[in-house]
Amino acid sequence: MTDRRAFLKDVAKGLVVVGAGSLVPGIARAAGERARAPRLVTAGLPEGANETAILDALPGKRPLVKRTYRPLNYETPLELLDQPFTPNDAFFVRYHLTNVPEVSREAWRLEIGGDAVERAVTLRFDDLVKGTLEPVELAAVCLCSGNRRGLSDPHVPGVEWGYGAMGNARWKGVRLRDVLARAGVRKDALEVVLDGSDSPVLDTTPDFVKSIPIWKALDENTLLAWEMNGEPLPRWNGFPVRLVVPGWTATYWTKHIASARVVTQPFKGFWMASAYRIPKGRFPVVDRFLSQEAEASTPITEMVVASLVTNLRGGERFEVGRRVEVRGIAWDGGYGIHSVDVSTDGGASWRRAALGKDLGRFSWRQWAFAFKPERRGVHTVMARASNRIGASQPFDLVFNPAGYHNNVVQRLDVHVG
Ligand SMILES: Nc1nc2c(c(=O)[nH]1)N[C@H]1C(S)=C(S)[C@@H](COP(=O)(O)O)O[C@H]1N2
Ligand SMILES: [Mo]
Repeated sequence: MTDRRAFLKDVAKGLVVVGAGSLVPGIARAAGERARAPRLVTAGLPEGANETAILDALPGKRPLVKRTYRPLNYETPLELLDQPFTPNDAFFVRYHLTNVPEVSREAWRLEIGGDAVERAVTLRFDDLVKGTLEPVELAAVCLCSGNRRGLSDPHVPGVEWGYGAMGNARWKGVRLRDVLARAGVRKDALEVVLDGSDSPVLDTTPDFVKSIPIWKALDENTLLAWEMNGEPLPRWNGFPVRLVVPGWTATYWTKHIASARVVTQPFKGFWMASAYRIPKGRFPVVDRFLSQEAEASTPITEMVVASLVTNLRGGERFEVGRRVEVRGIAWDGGYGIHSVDVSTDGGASWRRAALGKDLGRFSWRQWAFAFKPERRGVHTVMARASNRIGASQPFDLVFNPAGYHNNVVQRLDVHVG
């Protein structure tokens, strides 16, 4: 079914609200840019999901699926995930706070401090880019911990993301560890506390401050990046500089980074102590964030293995005997994808998909599979990825109250007639 037909059907069912797309003060559209009339879509969520969304363009972005406007939460439409890298102007946007100031490269400063450095230092943009620090470029998936939360059953509160709170990009920057070395990291360093220049408007909202364990901060792949896919970072994706923590969910990828404090004690802020935590022992994760572990919960760390069908949403119609292609992407927390198996009969039988080019262990990997349906009726398409350490996707959702790590195998019904 086309989006438009699905939309009209949902209007008939009373599922969509027409007339949104308001401009909120504080976000001026770029000069000369015409505000596009918002379009309403069902965003590929399963039929019956009481989910609505609006396609709307932020300055510098093409129309994305708007989930919330204050703060800005926009996801990438499914069809734009059907390629090796996600274009910058299609990359999802996620904020916790409503106030996103514009920081120029000239005005940008990064303050390195904390009780576990020898000396506090302040870096400018040119110190990163034109200094003696070695530049590094790598491909990595940026995935919101809560991606697919809107598909959680039972329903959980939070931004009701569909499949598109994720993207894959080539990130260029310098190693965080090389920058921290300028300040001299002491032996008793435990965590690095990261803060961006966005801030809460109301005093009751806690500032978005995160920490990572010192070993992850010193990992050779953890970068302070200023380029994405060969271009400056878009404003809404962290301009001028953001942290890139390959393998870990994007909550740690601090945008518009302003300070990094190396500390000897666990950081107790709200976004560590109360949010972005998963029940202990429920997910097959390897990386532990020991200084932040509690009795029953622990911070989310690396991404769990997952896949996404990128050329079908379910509901398509095909002819008997005609070749059908199923395409998608698969990724994990940095071990690399081993294989993707596809079923077209609801899980009764499985065959291996062909894997696309390996773009690096932190990148997603494209895959493709073709079949010729021989009987009429509903065919249930499923894809299941496995990584190189033997983890694969669950058939039943690993439910948790915040809806994180939703990597349950998709089931897409297509009609053959
Ligand atoms: N400064 C700042 N950085 C941030 C956040 C934020 O709210 N403020 N959100 C984090 C979360 S939870 C996600 S999912 C990613 C999203 O990155 P993107 O907006 O570039 O897609 O940014 C991370 N970095
Ligand atoms: Mo996120």
